[in-house]
Amino acid sequence: MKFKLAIGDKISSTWSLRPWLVLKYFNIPFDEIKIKLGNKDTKKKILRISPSGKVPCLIYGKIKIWDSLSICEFLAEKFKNKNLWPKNNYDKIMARNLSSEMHSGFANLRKNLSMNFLKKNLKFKKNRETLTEITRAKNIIENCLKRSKGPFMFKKFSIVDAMYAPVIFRFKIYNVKLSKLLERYLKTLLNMKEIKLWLLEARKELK
Ligand SMILES: N[C@@H](CCC(=O)N[C@@H](CS)C(=O)NCC(=O)O)C(=O)O
Repeated sequence: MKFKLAIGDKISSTWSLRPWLVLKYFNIPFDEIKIKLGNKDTKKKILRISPSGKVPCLIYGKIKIWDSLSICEFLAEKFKNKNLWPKNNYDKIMARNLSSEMHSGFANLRKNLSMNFLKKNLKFKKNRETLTEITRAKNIIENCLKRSKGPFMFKKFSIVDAMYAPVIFRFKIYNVKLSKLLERYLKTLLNMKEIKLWLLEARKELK
């Protein structure tokens, strides 16, 4: 049985990118169902697939999973031998912990640094809440990289990198100053063939 993943626009849907990147990186074959966001009939189209009215949504036979982190957890269970979470027990606990923090938090960062993968030099409202969240996200990634010595947050690519990648991309787009370590991590992510493909397909959405 093949997986189907319903996603939104590649230009803007960071929640869609997360499980999409995990599926691609770990070579799990899937069909993509693309739904254009922001149209009059968008909600209707999403609801035909996803009970929450949101994308991403993973379909596997009769099973539907309509949340980015739940999709990643489901895949990690299903493909235990691929180590979608770090293998080491402490690292796994921390990677899950940090992924949950990203998933449930950073509301100001998300709102004020809204995403468009193809833009550059965007400006954002520098209020205290947003700056605090930016510092927290930077510290999380940096501390992981210091501990793992890279290239990824827990050495090998895992779900936690997919959860944090969109934040690093936001920093680039909004010219948030990055340390050398974070610049290197950004480069590592941008050099991934899966990210290159996502950006290529995002550019096609403009046509
Ligand atoms: N907590 C959800 C958030 C999903 C979400 O907000 N998706 C946005 C696209 S990035 C969406 O479906 N927007 C369409 C709408 O609300 O009509 C997840 O982790 O998957």
